[in-house]
Amino acid sequence: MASVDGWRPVNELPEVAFAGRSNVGKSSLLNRLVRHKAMARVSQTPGRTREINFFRVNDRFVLADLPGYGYARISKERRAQWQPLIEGYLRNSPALRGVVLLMDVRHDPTEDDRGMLAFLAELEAPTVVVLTKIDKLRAREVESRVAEIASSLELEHDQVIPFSALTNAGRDELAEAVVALVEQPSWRAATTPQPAEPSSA
Ligand SMILES: Nc1nc2c(ncn2[C@@H]2O[C@H](COP(=O)(O)OP(=O)(O)OP(=O)(O)O)[C@@H](O)[C@H]2O)c(=O)[nH]1
Ligand SMILES: [Mg+2]
Repeated sequence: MASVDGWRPVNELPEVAFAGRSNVGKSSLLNRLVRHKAMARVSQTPGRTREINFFRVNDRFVLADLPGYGYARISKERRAQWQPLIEGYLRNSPALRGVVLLMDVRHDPTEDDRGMLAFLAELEAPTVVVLTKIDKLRAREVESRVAEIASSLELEHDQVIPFSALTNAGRDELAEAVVALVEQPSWRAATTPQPAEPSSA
């Protein structure tokens, strides 16, 4: 899906979206999650993914790889092009069950990260935060860093999953969290009228 009013695949399966800054490791994490080396394209050049890519997994659910936001070297114009795409998608996807928001464990959350978290809170979308690239820290630093970031975002420690695509640490916990999102009914059902289910007759 390349633009907010553009084509997107028809999908009635539960969908979970993966968001985060450019280069944070979204595509690498998706590949670990589904145990494929190259399902999602991992880029050497940050900001390469410009569209939303959808992956149907075992005909059970769909994972959406969102374009990265907030990379410093990306021009304001391009950012202005992507923000409506990401926000429009999050607002208007009836099958969406939740969002996994990735942040680099080494960096403090940026304004863009906080903006995204606030936007998801406003939508009331179930959100899981994953802290990526924990292999870049010493093992004994990880715990305190996770606690620090969780508290700065006003999240409970257990709402945050430490992860490494290099070592696969955190993969099973992430998979459990994604399955939990997939298996719950849409949070939107309670607040907004949903399109009628197609009749099975
Ligand atoms: N050490 C380490 N490197 C990682 C990890 N995850 C991703 N990387 C590296 O970080 C770079 C970006 O990874 P991607 O998975 O393409 O990141 P992305 O968020 O999909 O990037 P965009 O699509 O540009 O938004 C690549 O060079 C990856 O190899 C990790 O857990 N540990
Ligand atoms: Mg990517």
